[in-house]
Amino acid sequence: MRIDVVTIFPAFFAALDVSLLGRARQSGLIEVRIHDLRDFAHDRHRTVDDTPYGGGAGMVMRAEPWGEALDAVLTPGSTLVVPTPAGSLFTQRRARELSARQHLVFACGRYEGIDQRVVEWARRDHEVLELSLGDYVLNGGEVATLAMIEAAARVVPGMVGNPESLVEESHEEGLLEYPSYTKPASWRGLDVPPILLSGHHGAIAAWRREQSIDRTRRIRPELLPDDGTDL
Ligand code: 97T
Repeated sequence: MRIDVVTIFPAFFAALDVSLLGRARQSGLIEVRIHDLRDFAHDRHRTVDDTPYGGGAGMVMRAEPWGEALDAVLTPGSTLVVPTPAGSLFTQRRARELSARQHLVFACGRYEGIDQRVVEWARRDHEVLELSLGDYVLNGGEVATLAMIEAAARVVPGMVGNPESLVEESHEEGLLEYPSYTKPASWRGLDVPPILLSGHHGAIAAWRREQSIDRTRRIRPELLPDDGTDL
């Protein structure tokens, strides 16, 4: 998988050189290139923003540098991802979909966003996804892009040691994860649930599923089917 990121803050993406993703990049499984949007602005001050038509607070990122940057990185078959609080929700399902793409291009907007014509123009020839991490506001698309790259990269086939570790996680089955414990069996007067020490694998699996369902009902009831479907 190849990933291109266009940003005015390339330094954010130093985070990709560590951990899981660092190893995936070294192995050649995932190739990431970071591009500075200002390299595509040609005035003396390398200006990338301007005041909004119609008035209002803040600045809007100009279409021209974005057009040039995207001309340089988009190729036939690229998917353009634009993180924005006005996008559809980025979910584990979306992460899995992105992980199957040959080429992802992330456009990191700052300020009040990017001139909407950039998205309109890109949609003529490419799949374009405007995606939000959730209902809160960030200063720009960089942190959202890091989260989306990590979520997609870790489910690329060949990533993560144990393939079973992926299906049991939170959200892969539409449920929150069951609680986990490790040694010692007793700590500060708190004991690990005895079932987990029983060696009865069937009973443990049933207990974990029940814990997942209980937790989901308590914390994220909107994730459960509300039509009486048995889980
Ligand atoms: O708040 C933002 C500003 C710019 C780009 C993305 C975001 C955002 O993405 N998910 C939540 C907020």
